[in-house]
Amino acid sequence: MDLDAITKYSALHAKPDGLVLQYGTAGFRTKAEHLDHVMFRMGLLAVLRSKQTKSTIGVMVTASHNPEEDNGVKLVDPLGEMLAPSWEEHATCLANAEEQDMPRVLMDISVKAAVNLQQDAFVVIGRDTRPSSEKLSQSVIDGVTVLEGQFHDYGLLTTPQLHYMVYCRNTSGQYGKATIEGYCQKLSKAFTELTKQAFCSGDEYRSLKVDCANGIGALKLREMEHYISQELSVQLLNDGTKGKLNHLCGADFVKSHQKPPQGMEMKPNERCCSFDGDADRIVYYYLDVDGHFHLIDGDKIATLISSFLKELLLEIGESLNIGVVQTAYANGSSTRYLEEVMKVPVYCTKTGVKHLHHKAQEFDIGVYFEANGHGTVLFSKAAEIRIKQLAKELEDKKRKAAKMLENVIDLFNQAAGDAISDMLVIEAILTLKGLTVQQWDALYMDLPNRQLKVKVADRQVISTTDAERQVVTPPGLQEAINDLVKKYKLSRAFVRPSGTEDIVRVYAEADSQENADSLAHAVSLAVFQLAGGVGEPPQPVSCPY
Ligand code: 16G
Ligand code: MG
Repeated sequence: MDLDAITKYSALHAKPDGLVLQYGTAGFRTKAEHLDHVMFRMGLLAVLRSKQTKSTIGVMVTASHNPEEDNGVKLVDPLGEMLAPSWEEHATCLANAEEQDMPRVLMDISVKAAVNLQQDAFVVIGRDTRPSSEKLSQSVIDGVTVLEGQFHDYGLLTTPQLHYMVYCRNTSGQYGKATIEGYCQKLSKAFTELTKQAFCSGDEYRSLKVDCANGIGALKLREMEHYISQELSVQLLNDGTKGKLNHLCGADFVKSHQKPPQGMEMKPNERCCSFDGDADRIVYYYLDVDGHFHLIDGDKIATLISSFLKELLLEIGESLNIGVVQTAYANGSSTRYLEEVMKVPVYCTKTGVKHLHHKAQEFDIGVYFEANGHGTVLFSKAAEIRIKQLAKELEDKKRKAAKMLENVIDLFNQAAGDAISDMLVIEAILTLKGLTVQQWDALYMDLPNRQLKVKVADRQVISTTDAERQVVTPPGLQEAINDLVKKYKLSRAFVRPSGTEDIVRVYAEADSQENADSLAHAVSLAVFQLAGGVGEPPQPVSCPY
């Protein structure tokens, strides 16, 4: 390692004194102007990680659904997964080292992680459409270059596309070609073959309105569009030509405000969906004939997909195990429907894609979705091989079902939840089953729910267990929540410190919206009183939005 060169170049990406940042649930995230040194250092770290794993590592520059002025960075591990936890710690140490200590900290990491510095390194880089992203990704490249790593800069990509590229490169192209063309070809081929199986294929021209959050999803869906235009016509809104990224639009806005994004004109019963700013989240929605807005979130997406998969497995007569993975935010009705009506096992993990992804890997077929629309389906290698074999061996209807499953495997991005891929799967399933958006929505009724935020002096005083469903500290808070929950029917509530904002999140559901609001407020007050609330005590939910 040429420490002199590192010191010299690092000075060009100097860390502001005293700034402390944490590698959180989805990497580093803050105002773009504070991130130059972090980007340079993540370039360095990616080289070490690449040397250590003898694989290609990804670096994605994005702040997802956060405001346009923010930015962020995360590293992608060899199989397209999130960075291993021990390396998250290295990332935090490196990002926070004061300028003069940085080379030493870098050396310490390479010793601790037993990195062979002689090994070659290769890093791939992607970025979203934020105005700050181009310059920041150049800082990543500077870091990679100083440590003499090789790199390929993909330029503009969705986050899941970067995960895909990393996965392809580390499996010698077996998963697919590590190019945008390879990505589009793989997904569109699977989509076309799958939709061909529909009875009424061609009879009804399918169309869909997509709110692209004024982000990268618009550019990348445009690229996909001409590969799929025979089967699906997509109308892109909030495509970035006018509006600001994530401003009054995108999956996060629609999910948290439970209303349509700006710029979306919806006719009754028309199917619409929203991506988030880096296109790794998707939610659907529609207006009914009375003009009421209906949100179809990640839970209902998971339900549609798992019921389809179960039917196909039943058809081919193969007992591969399916598991559905959710978080505490999953609507109680969805969990009940999956367990009691569909009879599929449901598991709950902590919030954050990496936890769900990890759990889903335990099954032959692991379906995971957060209510907010992050998710995908993972197939074990053994399940994939078995299904491909059956698609050759079986006959007639059974063979058709096995072939469909084979297409589904190719259509899901196995490296990460992907709004474009999920959208194509959903559209294919709706076509194959002849389902309208209302019929899909009617699978079950969501329980009314409310999410609130509480400001406290130190959110880390709240610790949780049981996949964030129970509070451990501060003492007395869980008992207080239990007492409050008992007062309402069909009720549930939990609190957890946010992993991305300096606040405590409160979730409550109950038999009516009024009760969910009232329970959420009462729980917020308990948090405020027992966990060191600051500022004004939480007010009752009156006009929430
Ligand atoms: C991040 C996570 C998301 C999670 C959210 C929770 C990834 C790629 N993203 O956006 O999965 O739902 O954080 O935020 O892991 P919170 O901790 O502020 O509630
Ligand atoms: Mg995102």
